[in-house]
Parts: sequence; C-alpha cells; structure tokens
Amino acid sequence: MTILKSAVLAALTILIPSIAFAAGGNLEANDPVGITFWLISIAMVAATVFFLMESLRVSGKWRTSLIVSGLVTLVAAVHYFYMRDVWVSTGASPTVFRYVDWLITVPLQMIEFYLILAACTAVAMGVFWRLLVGTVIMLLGGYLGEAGFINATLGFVIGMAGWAYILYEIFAGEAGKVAADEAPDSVKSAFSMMRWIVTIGWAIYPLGYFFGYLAGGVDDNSLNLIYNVADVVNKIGFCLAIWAAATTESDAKA
Ligand SMILES: *C/C=C(C)/C=C/C=C(C)/C=C/C1=C(C)CCCC1(C)C
Repeated sequence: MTILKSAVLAALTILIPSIAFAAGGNLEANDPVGITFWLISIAMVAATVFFLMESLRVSGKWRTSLIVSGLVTLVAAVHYFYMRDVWVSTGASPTVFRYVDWLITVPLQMIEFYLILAACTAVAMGVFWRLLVGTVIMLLGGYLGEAGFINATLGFVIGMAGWAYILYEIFAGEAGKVAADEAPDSVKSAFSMMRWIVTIGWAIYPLGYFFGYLAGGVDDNSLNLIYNVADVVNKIGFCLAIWAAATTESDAKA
C-alpha cells in the first residue's frame, strides 16, 4: 500500500509541473474552441488525480482498472496541453497530436472491457488480444489514410473494419456474452454504458474523418469543437462508468 501511494504521488508530481510548463500561447476571449482546449486539458488533469487517488481505496482486483483510467486521462491531459498550444498559436487542427493520443488512450480504453470482466469472473485472454488488435487496425487504417501513406478511402475502410470488429466483440462476441452471463449488476451496467459510448460517442471520429477529410465539408473550428466536447464523454465519462462499478463492487464486499 505504501509503495502504491508513493507511486501515485510520484505520478502527480510529474503531472503538476507539466501543467506549468505547457506554455499555453495566448488565449483570446473570442476563441471558444481555444477555451474548450483549455477547459478540457485541466479537466483531464483533475480526472487523473481523482482516478489515481480512488485507485487506493478500491479492493485489489479493481485497482488495475482505475489505474488504467488514470493513465487514459493523464495521457490525454498531456496531449491536450500540446494540442491547445498548436491551436492557440496557429489556429490549425492538431491532427498528429490527436492521433498520437488516440494510439495510446484508445487501446487502453478497449482493454478496460477485459479488465472490468476479469475483476469479477474468469475471462479468456483471447478477449484482451482481440480488442487490442481490432483497435490497432482501426487507428492504423485511419492514420495511414489521413497522413497520405495509403489512399484516404482505403484507410477509412480499414479503420471502419477494425471498429466493426470491436463492436462485434463487445456486443455479440465472447466479451459481450461473459458480461451478460457472469457479471454482477454494477459491472453489467458499466459494460453497457461503455459499449454505447464506443458505439455512439466514438462514431464522432469516423464522421469527422468522413466529412472533415474525405468530403472536405467541415471547417477546423467545428471539427475541433466537436472532438473536444466528445472527448469529455468518451474519455472521462467512459472512465467514470468503470469507477462506479469499481466502487460499488468494492463497497459491497467491504
Ligand atoms: C479519446 C479518443 C477516442 C475515444 C478516439 C477514438 C477514435 C476512433 C473511434 C476513431 C475511429 C476511426 C474509424 C472508425 C474509421 C476512420 C478512421 C478513424 C481512426 C477516425
């Protein structure tokens, strides 16, 4: 426990100076998108502190889920600092930073489906690997298409195939079946909330790729505003569902 507490403290001491060092550029009062970049970068820091601190009070088997939640918002916080700088100093979309963020946070979020099931029942490792591979295919397709390494439409199709595979696994595949048959109520409802976030909340990103990039019909302001607001639900909301199950299950057994 003391080692864990020291680790959490160490993580927070790294996090807090990084806020101070993020230069921030010059935020203008008439830049609502810039303001959302600021609000969300700070919200991600607050969420990180919350999840890491809460990881200390849940029962042992739930700890990993909450630490991973804290890592998701930590990684997002750091990328938001950088994206915010790009936005306020150039007014351009920070696309590369977004993809780098996604490459780390999205696989971690998909692994949470496995972790919350593993905290309450026996789950095959295959679930973990399938979710991970589906996620990597989805992001790699999108990145290669958007960066121009492969045809943009082909990249989109590969990305959509990866997403479809993930959705299959959490609705009709083994993960979905284990959740329906073996998980306690609190985990069932977290699983279902997370699944809808991945279906509806995450649909924003392929829509952004399609309309913003393939069809070229969305301006940078709207695109970034939508992505920013969506990230609050899709990252902090997603992790709060996990936190709710973790604390309910830990309290029930205390
Ligand atoms: C916090 C960031 C999140 C949850 C980002 C999620 C991103 C996606 C679900 C992206 C999906 C894509 C497709 C399904 C096809 C086209 C390419 C992508 C990468 C935009």
